[in-house]
Amino acid sequence: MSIAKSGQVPTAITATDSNATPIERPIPSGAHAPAFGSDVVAETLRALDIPYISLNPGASYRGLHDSLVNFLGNEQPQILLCLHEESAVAIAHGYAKVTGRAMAAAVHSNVGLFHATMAIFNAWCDRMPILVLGATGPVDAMKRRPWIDWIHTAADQGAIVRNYTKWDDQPASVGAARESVLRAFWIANNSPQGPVYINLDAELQESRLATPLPPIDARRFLPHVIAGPPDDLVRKASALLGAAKRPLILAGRGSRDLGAWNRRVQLAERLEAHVVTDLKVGAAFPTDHPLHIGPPAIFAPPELLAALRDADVILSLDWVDLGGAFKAMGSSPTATVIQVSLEHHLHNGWSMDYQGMPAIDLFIAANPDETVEALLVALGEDPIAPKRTSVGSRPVPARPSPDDVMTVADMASVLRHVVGDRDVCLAHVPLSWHGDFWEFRHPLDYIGSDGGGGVGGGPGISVGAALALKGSGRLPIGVCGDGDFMMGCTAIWTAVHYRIPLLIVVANNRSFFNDEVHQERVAVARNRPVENKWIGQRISDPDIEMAQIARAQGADGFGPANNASELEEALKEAIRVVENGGVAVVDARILPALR
Ligand SMILES: Cc1ncc(C[n+]2csc(CCOP(=O)(O)OP(=O)(O)O)c2C)c(N)n1
Ligand SMILES: [Mg+2]
Repeated sequence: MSIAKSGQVPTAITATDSNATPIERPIPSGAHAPAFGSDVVAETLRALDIPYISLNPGASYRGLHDSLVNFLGNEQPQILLCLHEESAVAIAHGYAKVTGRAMAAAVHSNVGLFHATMAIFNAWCDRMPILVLGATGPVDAMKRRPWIDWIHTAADQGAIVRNYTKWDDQPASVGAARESVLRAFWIANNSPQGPVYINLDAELQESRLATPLPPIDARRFLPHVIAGPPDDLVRKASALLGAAKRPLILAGRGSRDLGAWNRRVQLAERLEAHVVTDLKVGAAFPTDHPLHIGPPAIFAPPELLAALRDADVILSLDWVDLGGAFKAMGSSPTATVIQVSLEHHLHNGWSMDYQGMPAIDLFIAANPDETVEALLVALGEDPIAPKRTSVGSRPVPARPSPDDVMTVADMASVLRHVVGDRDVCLAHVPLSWHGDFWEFRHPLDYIGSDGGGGVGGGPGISVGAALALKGSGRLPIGVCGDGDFMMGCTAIWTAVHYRIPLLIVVANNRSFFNDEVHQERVAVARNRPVENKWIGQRISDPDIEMAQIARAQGADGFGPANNASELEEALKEAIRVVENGGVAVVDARILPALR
């Protein structure tokens, strides 16, 4: 009896070793040479060494889907089924945050792309590479099925995401589709990185190849782009920094590369420069280093403003909002400002994510990591006369009392205590997270925020990061607000299904609390009752059982943990689950309060 007739669905998912991602293995199709347009697209993805394609299916790309399964055998790239396009893209985003490299995500025609938009925007603002594949058509109206093919065909579908992708294309032939995939991957991965979108005509995918395409060597279409700084600018910058008495380094966007991290430390020590880091982006400098100032923060903290006022030379290594930091000071700094960034290549007239314009005295259009390397060479080995005292480390947050209700700080403190000296990757933190909660000592200790401020990205980004970290020995932890978790929680199913170990801690204040703070501000400004700020914000009555949301998707759910001792117990068990390869969600009930 055929599978279709029996109504049985094969669900076997197999893995060759415990670190491999289990795979839904298709029965062999016998297809060995590309025979259809979409086979060529699929084999190009493989030639680019793209390991995964996260997707939610749709008829617009049924040709490509078939090629992934029956031509490639669902390997390299392997399909990761997602329950929502937003999590398909968020997973690719999280993967890129750890690896620095694009994987693919596929979304159905216009409607799937609509669902994916916020996650694409998040990745765009975060400057993270993703190869988003979509589909439309048939573009030739004579080939369309009645109704459905018409509502799911749009002229210039790329326009939906053009303003927040690096590049998009709708290739008109199979040869052009192959070139498009190569170009897209190359563009996405070159700095400044970002998401790209290719829209594949359904007819092109399903068309039978009349003649095979001439073979190509994909690697030759990915030329290395030198993004290093020009020598004369490095000389000028090193002279300014070498002569500075109170240099300050704003360590902004940097790679997850440990060598680059160590060189940043070397540069700061060589210059005795104070260093500030940013919670919006991944860890860029050890936060417990004697030269690190203040906690990393989302919004410019007082320590940053004081350091900016104090400095005589400021080196910004692609600081996300330099103009905003200067504005928060009240005026441009008196210091000489060196900005190292390639950001301007991405700026367009639609999104204002380019931020305010900073005053700059020396601009180096180059990759910050490569510039640090060049500055170290230019500064040479000679010791620079000691200029400053070190700042010293900050106190470790106190442990909360076991039976009291918890603040977000209490929750973080318990988490930190239970984690102990394990290697951890904080894959996501909520807006209420304070930089004081956690020290970062390695580039993978923290991979930054969602980029675009799009709530709902936390779970998917955490799953993508966990996917990339699988087998590394590092424990991935996504701390999500309850609002964030509920918007993106179906990403959990993908983690469970593909055996991606992950701990999610839900900072469950039963509120879209960040916006309560806004309502409070408005009430105060208008002299209206602050007591009403909770209305239209609280996610209670009924309170959502996050553990049940997890269990319903096959994860282990713990909690609700209402105090520190309950949380400690829940976290211990949850970490045990994750260390045994599982997915665990802990519902930490906290007060709707800032600290
Ligand atoms: C997609 C989206 N919708 C709404 C908002 C506005 N917003 C910003 S923070 C926030 C609250 C998020 O709630 P939660 O994740 O529970 O975090 P909390 O503020 O409670 O710590 C909201 C609704 C947003 N940034 N993105
Ligand atoms: Mg909340």
